[in-house]
Amino acid sequence: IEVTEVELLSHKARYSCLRPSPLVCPNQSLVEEINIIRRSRHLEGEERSMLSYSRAISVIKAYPRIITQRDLHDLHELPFLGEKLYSMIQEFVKTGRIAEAQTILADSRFQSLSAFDTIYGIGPHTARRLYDLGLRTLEELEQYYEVIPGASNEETISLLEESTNTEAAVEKTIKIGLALRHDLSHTIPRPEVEEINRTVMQELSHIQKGCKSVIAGGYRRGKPQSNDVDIVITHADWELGSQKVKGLCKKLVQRLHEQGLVTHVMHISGFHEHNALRTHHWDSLEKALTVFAWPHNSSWPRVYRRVDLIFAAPEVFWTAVVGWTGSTMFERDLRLWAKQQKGMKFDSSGISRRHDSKLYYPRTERDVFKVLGLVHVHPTMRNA
Ligand code: DGT
Ligand code: MG
Repeated sequence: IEVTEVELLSHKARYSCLRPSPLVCPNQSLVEEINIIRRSRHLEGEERSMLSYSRAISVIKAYPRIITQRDLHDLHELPFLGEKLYSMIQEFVKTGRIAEAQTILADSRFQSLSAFDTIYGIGPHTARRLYDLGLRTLEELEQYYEVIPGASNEETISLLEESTNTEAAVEKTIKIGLALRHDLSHTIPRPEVEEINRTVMQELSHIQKGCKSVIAGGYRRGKPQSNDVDIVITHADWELGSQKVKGLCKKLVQRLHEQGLVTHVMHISGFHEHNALRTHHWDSLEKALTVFAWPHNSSWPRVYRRVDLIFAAPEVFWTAVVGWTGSTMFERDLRLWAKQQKGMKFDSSGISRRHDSKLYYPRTERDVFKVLGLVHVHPTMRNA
């Protein structure tokens, strides 16, 4: 591993991967107020505007103390806080509210689009299309899609087929999302996340011995409750592991389905994300986005849980773990940093140097940061 010069961490840095950001920050209520406006831009498809709000929120998350009147002049030293954001913060410091956010909250279109957006398979685009059809509530959506709440037929999506993005496939996904919406809206506490991981690895050991996993996603960033479980899996053998994980994803999902654990597969693929390097063995990241019926082997009433299974060869395991730990903004800036400052390409399936496509195989998570010329940021400080 070559070590380049390391940039120091600072809450004033332009890249969020250089700004340690806790799960709950000193200005959390300000963040939540601005987030209402950000969500509205997102739902209305105003992506550029949404990104500026995301960046502003991310900068505030890293600010080390409560913003008061006295701190306002300090804010001019921070990146991504333009005139508009500055006056919003001023308003919040004075009144404890931002009027625009309150207006948005009271808006019935925002309320409908927000509700639609909570359904797995429905994004802002589809939400707006459904709204334009005159639909306003989730109950009306159920009628429109002819879904009986709770009664999801468990073969709605054909298992183990490479996913397509056809209209029919999208509609199937939405139907499942609607049928399971009450279960999937319940967040998952940490002990249950851990138990799901243990069960997955137990089942996997019947197919392939010597595998290991890290629970990534919000869980790894310290969230007490998660919306889904993200498990990154590899084989412990650095030399031979690459061959051993190949094809494991489908085999595992098949087995979990036979055990009655996996009831739906929303998406499954051996994917080729690191496409600058298609000539190399970068088809090594396979993933399945599934629904589990949980708990397993129990007379307790079972609930549905979203579980993502990601398989990586040992050479790219820690890259994949970093790529799936998030937050989304942290990931976005890791990519940008790699590209703009280091002439490198980073994504969850690999790190490479642009000019000669040299590949990097970090052996630890610290090595991932080292390769990118970054100070290691603890997962619980990646909540940018
Ligand atoms: P939550 O909502 O409690 O599950 O919170 P998170 O932060 O775990 O959110 P999640 O599970 O949507 O995503 C976790 C991280 O994984 C996120 O930073 C982005 C990354 N990620 C999610 N989906 C994909 C994907 O399809 N491909 C890749 N490469 N990364 C993904
Ligand atoms: Mg997650």
